Amino acid sequence: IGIQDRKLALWNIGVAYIAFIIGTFCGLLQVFVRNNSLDLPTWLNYYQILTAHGVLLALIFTTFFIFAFLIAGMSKSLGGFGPKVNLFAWLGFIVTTIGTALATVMIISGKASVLYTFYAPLKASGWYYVALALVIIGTWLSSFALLGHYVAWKKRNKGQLSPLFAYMTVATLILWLIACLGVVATVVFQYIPWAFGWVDTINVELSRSLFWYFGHPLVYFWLLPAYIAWYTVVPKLLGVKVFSDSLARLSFVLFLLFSIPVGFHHQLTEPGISSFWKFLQVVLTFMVIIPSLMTAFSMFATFEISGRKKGGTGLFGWFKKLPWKDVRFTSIFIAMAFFIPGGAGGIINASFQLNELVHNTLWIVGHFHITVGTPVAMTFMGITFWLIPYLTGRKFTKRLQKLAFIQIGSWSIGMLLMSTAQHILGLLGAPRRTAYSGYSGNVNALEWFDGILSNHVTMAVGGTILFLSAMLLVYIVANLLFIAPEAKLKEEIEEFPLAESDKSHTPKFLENWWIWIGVAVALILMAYALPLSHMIQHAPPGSGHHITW
Ligand code: HAS
Repeated sequence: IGIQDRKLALWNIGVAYIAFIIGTFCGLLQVFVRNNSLDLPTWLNYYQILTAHGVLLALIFTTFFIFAFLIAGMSKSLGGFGPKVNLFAWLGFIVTTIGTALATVMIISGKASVLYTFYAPLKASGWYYVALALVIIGTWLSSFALLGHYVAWKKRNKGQLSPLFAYMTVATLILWLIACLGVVATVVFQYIPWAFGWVDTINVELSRSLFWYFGHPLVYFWLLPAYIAWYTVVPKLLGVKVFSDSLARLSFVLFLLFSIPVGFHHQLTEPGISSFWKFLQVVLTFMVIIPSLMTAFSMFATFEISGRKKGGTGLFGWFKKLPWKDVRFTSIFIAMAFFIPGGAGGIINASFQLNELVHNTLWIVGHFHITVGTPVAMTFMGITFWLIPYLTGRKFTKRLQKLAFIQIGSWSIGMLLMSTAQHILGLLGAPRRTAYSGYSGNVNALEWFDGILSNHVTMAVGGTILFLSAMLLVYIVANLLFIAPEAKLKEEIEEFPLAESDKSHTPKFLENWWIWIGVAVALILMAYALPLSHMIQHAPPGSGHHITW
């Protein structure tokens, strides 16, 4: 890919990993506070570091890394960017970075300790919401750049299906743009007027609902780029083709349709929404599980085909033939393995009644550490190991590969310990998001920490291993960016592994985006129009809705 596109991707990776360093450090502090073994200085508040941890890792690290990967992949699969695309993508990067910097300053100065979900009634400085708006606008500019690049390619290649990577990127970006409408509406029309004092109060239920309209598809905005790597990169590492081009595309279409009208499954305990709408969205949530099951099926098929091609026999002989010594693959394989309990936990969360048991407990924290914190993060690690050398022209040396194995191994162990402890503690009743880790000496509450896995130390040991692993990753990244020897010979140059995908049987209508956008909008209206209008009609006096809505 062109030098400009490389630079752009590298800058995105750079910001992603700076956020990663600060975010993981905050995580380390948190496990110790939770276990009552660390007293923060008076100028630093638990909720401040919790906010920084969530925002910098879940929102910022992911977003920049995702754009780095999509930029590199779009340039690779559709050809280098023209000047307009380049301009928009740089503008997008700059605006997102300014928003990130402003948000970080607000959090560090203690004016935005509102957690990464930032919804009312918690209130931050108005500038924090301005910062968030800038982050969103920046990602929109980057999205328009990539979509523009795709449209130009389509014009040059009339009637042809686009390469799988580009198709999946477009689905991810459309999902992102539609999802952002909710958060933009609430930030611009509710939070900013409220935080700057232009209106007296805020319609809390409406703001939370608009947040989760965005918040759930947000998790698929993190997941889908990982799935892009699973579908297009993993088969190449295994030496086979994509298992089924149409299955892969269909799964992304299903995400576009079903990942948005489901936000109420985060609000099942909230009294302001009637059971009917909650139930409807729970049903739709079960629909969005299907494309993940299709992905699991597709991955197993890919593994088996590759393993058998390499001589694996019997029921499971192919398993041994997988390229275990290739850390790019192993990292992603572990990522997938973690998603089996991660996804199962999601199904438990979504099951209306079971949600009563787990909501607002440490279980949920366990859940998202084995969804975004491992399947997504470890896939991004697997990508990092080849993407940076590919972009910088440096070598992923044997020494770095060994370190990478230690890094992914320690991440897996740390996450296994920490997330298992969190799940168990949550089931026992330990709440999430609390600085009162000693529970005021309450004997019953302290019993939560008496188990073999759920004791005082396990979570902290897990968290510490994770932090050390994160620092090792940063060391590897710094090496790949600036220090590792440059590849001189052609065969030393790192490749961008993209598998061949047979499009000959893929139905053309899968790429008719207007159909899918139309169905997605219809489902959103069905799930949201009435309950949201109900919330607006019953807006509390003084919340400004008679002006803005
Ligand atoms: Fe979730 C809460 C439901 C997936 C992230 N989720 C959260 C929160 C986050 C999050 C961050 O219904 C907390 C928000 C907060 O702060 O309040 N989640 C689901 C469901 C799914 C799901 C149904 N979540 C994710 C993903 C995330 C993520 C993905 C991030 C990337 N989640 C919920 C609910 C809540 C929730 C409720 C609210 C709870 C509450 O009360 O607050 C589904 O998408 C999951 C489907 C996935 C599968 C797994 C398929 C398995 C695959 C791997 C195959 C493996 C192979 C390897 C091939 C069915 C694809 C083989 C290896 C061997 C070893 C054999």
